[in-house]
Amino acid sequence: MRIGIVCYPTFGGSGVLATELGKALADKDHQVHFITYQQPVRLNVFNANIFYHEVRVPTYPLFDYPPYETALASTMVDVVANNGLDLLHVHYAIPHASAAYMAKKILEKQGKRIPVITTLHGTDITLVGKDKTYAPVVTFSINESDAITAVSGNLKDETYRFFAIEKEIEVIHNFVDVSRFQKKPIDAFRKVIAPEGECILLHASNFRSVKRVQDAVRIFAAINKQIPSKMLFVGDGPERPGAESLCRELGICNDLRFVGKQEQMEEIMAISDLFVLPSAYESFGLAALEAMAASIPVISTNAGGLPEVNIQGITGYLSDVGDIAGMTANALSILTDPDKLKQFKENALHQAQQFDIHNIVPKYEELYNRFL
Ligand code: GMT
Repeated sequence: MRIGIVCYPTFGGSGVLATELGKALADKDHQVHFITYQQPVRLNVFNANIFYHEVRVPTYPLFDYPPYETALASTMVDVVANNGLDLLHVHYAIPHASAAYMAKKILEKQGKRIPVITTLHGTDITLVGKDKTYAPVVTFSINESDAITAVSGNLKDETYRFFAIEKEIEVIHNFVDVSRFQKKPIDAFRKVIAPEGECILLHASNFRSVKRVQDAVRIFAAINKQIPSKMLFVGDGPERPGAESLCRELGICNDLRFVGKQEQMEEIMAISDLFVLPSAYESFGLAALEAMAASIPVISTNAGGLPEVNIQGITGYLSDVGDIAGMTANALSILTDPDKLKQFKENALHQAQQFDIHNIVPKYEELYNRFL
């Protein structure tokens, strides 16, 4: 099959998922064409079946806001027509679904029918999409998609709750390549972070307010009072300065490191003992799934689709949003009991295997096949 994938090229979960999907499809001999404004961060391999088409947005003094959506739609038309694509799979509704609709209509005029599949990822529905500035276009373009998928049952329900969707939304959960995260810890690396054998906690996100990064800092401060421990914060974003100030205020800077955006998450995860995700909402929580694939138990909230990924008392614990005391107690109950930690690690890996790339990618292929 010849598949066009439209996504954000950044570290955000939707771009990561879309890129990993494209790579997996290319490994299965499909031809994959990425259409986006920058080389996706996870597109770091050479594969003869993968093509990358950059969307260029020419500027002009009149444009206070360069028309990305128009440039994207035109690029889609060009790539579909010149590479004989069989379908377009767009990740994140805004503005990809409406640009795809425009491309589809232009191609129809040229006598080419191109099916459009839209995958909803989370904030395109729950935060940005439902804003009334965007909602009519989001509703229309989702309804005009030939197929709609959501990355969790929760996101499917939320989409029906917020928008007048007339079509079936299929749930295809996010996936992870478990084998990639089964890395042996590098002892020297672990020693640098935790020289006295302290346990290592980890948080990774885009540091937006929905991630409640300060809760993660407070949880660590409370744990750090009880047991020798270190914590790594991976990623960057608007909440980072506030989180760093809070560390200084709490006097825990020596035990906590902000390491910025990282590509080799599997090396970091290999030395970590516990993943902390105190988000106000997650449609799914791909970062938590990647942690579980690295055999790390997860302390999270019970918001959104997280209970579909993290299983209470088995792979970690789930608490109400903002329940710092509860999340601290749960973390300590795992970290202070070696047998429990070992059992939860095994459980986390077992749960991640349900979402292994080999189980989920065929579901997308089945969906694509319906349109051929
Ligand atoms: O919140 C993020 O990490 C970014 C955002 C995105 O679209 O890039 O993530 C959303 O999509 C991910 C992949 O499907 C999900 O795992 C995240 O839970 C979801 N984020 C939210 O719902 C806040």
